[in-house]
Formats: sequence, C-alpha cells, structure tokens
Amino acid sequence: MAGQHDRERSLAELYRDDPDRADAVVWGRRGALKGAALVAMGAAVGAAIPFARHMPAGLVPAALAQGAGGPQFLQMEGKARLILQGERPLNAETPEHLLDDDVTPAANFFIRNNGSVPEPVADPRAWKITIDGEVTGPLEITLGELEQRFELVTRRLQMECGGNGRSGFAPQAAGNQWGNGAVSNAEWTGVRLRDLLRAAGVKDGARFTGHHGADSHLSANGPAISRGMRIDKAMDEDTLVAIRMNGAPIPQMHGAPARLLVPGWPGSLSQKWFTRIELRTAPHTGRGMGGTSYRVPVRPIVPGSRNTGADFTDMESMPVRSVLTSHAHGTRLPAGTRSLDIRGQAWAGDLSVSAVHVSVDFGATWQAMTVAAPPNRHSWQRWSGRIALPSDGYFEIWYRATDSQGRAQPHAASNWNPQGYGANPVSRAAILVG
Ligand SMILES: Nc1nc2c(c(=O)[nH]1)N[C@H]1C(S)=C(S)[C@@H](COP(=O)(O)O)O[C@H]1N2
Ligand SMILES: [Mo]
Repeated sequence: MAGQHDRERSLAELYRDDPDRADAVVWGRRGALKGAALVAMGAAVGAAIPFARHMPAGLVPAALAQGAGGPQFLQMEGKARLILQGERPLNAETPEHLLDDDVTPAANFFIRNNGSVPEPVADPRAWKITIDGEVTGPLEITLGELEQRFELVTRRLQMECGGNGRSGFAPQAAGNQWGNGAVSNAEWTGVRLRDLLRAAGVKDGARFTGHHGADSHLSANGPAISRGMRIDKAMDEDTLVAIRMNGAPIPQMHGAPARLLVPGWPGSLSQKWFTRIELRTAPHTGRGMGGTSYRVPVRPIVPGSRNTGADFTDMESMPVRSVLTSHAHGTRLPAGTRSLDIRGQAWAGDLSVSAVHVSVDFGATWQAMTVAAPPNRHSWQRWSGRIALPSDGYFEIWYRATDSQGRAQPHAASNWNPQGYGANPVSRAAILVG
C-alpha cells in the first residue's frame, strides 16, 4: 500500500506538472476542502491551512501554482537574479521582492527585447535623433546638442511591459508568461519629447507618432519593433527622451545612449536605442502595430477564441496593479509569528492609486493598507501595513490595488485577448508560519 507520504509527494508533483488535474484530484466535485483532501493539500503546501474553510473551490494554492520545473534564473554581470523568460531574444522578469526600492536599481530592472541588443557606440554625444514627418522643419540633432539646447528634467517614472501579468490569463495567451515583474520605476533624466517636437514645428495634421530604434529583428529582417501612439501622449510633460537612468548613463541593455520613456503606457512605446520619431496623420504601421499587437478587445471575446483584432483598440494607459516586495513568495516565518509588517508598490498607468487592500483568509476579509503619495505623477506608490496571522500554518497574502477612478484589480484576469495584454488579477503570495 502506498504510504501517506508517497501520496503527499505525488500531489505536490502533480500540482507542479499538471495543476488542472491535480486540482480535480483534490477538489473533486464537492467544492470544499475537507477530510483526507485537506490533509493532502496541507501536506503538499507544507503546513496546515488555517483558513481552509474560506478557500475558494478549485483554487490552486499559490505555493503550488508554479509551472513545471520552476523558474530559471538569469546569470549576467551587473544584473540581479532575474527570472529568465527567454534567451533569444533576451527577456527577464524581476521577482516582486526585488522591486522593493522606491527607485529601481539598474541591476533589478526587467529586460524586454524583441530583437538583438546593438553594440555600444564609441561616442554617445554624437548619437543622432531625427524628428520628421508632419513637422514644419525636420530636425536632426546629436545628443551633445540636445543637452545644450533643451531643459533637462528628472522624474521617477513607471515603465511596464504591455504584457505584464500575462500568466494570469486562462487559457494561456501567446508571449512571455510574465508574472507582475515586467515593471520598473527608475529615475529618468532627459528632455521632454514635446520640447523637441515643438522645436521641429508640429503641423496641424499631426495626430500620431511613429518610433524607431537601432536594433534589428532576430531574422535580421527589418526593425525589432516600431510602435507609435496618439500625439497627446507625446505632448505629456512626463514623456521623455531619456539620456540618464538613476543619474548614470543608460545601460546598453536598457537602450543606451537614448531611449523614449512613455510612462504608464505599454513599455513597447518606450523605444530603446532611439534614433527617430515621425509625426503622422494616420496611425503608425510599424512592427508591433495593428492586428492583435498591443491591442485589446472593445467588447469581450470568448477566451481562447481566434480573432484578427480588427475590432480591438490600441492599449493605452495600463491598468492598476500592485506588487508585494517585503516578503518573497514562499517565505517561511518562525513558529509563533502572529503579526507581520508588509509593504509593496502600486501603480495605475496615467492614474494614481487610491487604495491597497490585503487579505490573509482567501478573500473573506480585506484590510486597507497605507498608500503613500507619489513623488511625482507617473511614479509608483509605496503601500505598507501590518497584518495579523492567527496561528501557525499556510497562508496566502492576497493584495489588490484600486485606482483613482475606483477600479480595483479583479479576482481573475478579464478581457482575454490572444496576445495577453492587460491581465491584472489580484496577486497571491504564499507564506508559511512554523
Ligand atoms: N528598440 C527597442 N525598443 C524597445 C524594445 C525593443 O525590443 N527594441 N522593447 C520594448 C518593450 S516591449 C518593453 S516592455 C521595453 C522594455 O524595456 P527594458 O528592456 O529596458 O526593460 O522596451 C521597449 N522598447
Ligand atoms: Mo513590452
């Protein structure tokens, strides 16, 4: 007879390899975790589950929800232990607990490439940027001239991949399976894009931008990515042509010597190795525009269905989201720990964050955290608070932010789309006491 121990271990393995099946095995059709199933689940997560009575039917414990084999980590000089999402092109995500700094250090900054990273240039000051299209006087300017001619401003700006949170979608959407960590909040120094555009003379017919960079697609066939946006966003005072990150030259991986920084909108607009911006009367047609790229349904579609994206709309301001940074997912705390000071960051695209709530009883009750004001618009905001843990055992910290228009993170990712944009469900971190 297989011992209880074997059964427990195989359940943990089953959760790792096939969470859906494991779930069916544990939950059956009864919809409540009781008796032997509760014991097995407790063993699989490594502790008793004090709030099991509140655990929603079918919930895969956060402790077991990781994909087969667990994550792989990036090993790169100058970089922290980021979660590797892909090597060609190179993509890496920041674990939430490495987003604890108010200003994201270069080492902890996530990496998102659509092509190959260009070689560094010998003389950054000679790097040229072109402004053309619907302007009265096309401009070509070196970074040396740019610094002389225009006011430099410094801002803390959140930059988040349009696909951040994608792993929250069921069924799985195409692309890197980001958790919440394709986000950063560095201190950027640069020239306001609008100052540059005005210097070139914005024509009345200019409605959209098109962005260009120096990197090429892995196929060596054209640019890696070339996106554009409505001109209003280009004229926002926080949209920068950045030349410094955290007071230092921008690292090569992050777009040296100059990049666009379009805070609060999909990170793909923040062109790295930035060489040219064109103003246009019609939406840009570069790589990453149209179809289902960086576009979301206006009317929800059936999850998993095919769609050409013809009726979709370009993703603009990113939805509200929060990260827990004080405790890594899977943290073990000493037996007898009954209260815990926790903290994290929250942001909401062009909006600000009005509240963050936390639950440790699978959403039965929620507690408001303290949310700090942002140092400037488009910066993320620190949240913090103290939670009570009534006993030893397995807990999940659930955290949920609400934006300044009253929209909270939903319990499940909504508005499914083929390329997986805009998933911002309530997040969960597993905590073991004892
Ligand atoms: N030239 C260029 N710019 C780019 C990209 C790219 O592949 N090439 N990726 C975009 C995407 S999708 C994101 S999310 C951000 C990521 O910036 P990071 O790698 O500095 O974190 O850069 C954007 N700018
Ligand atoms: Mo992105």
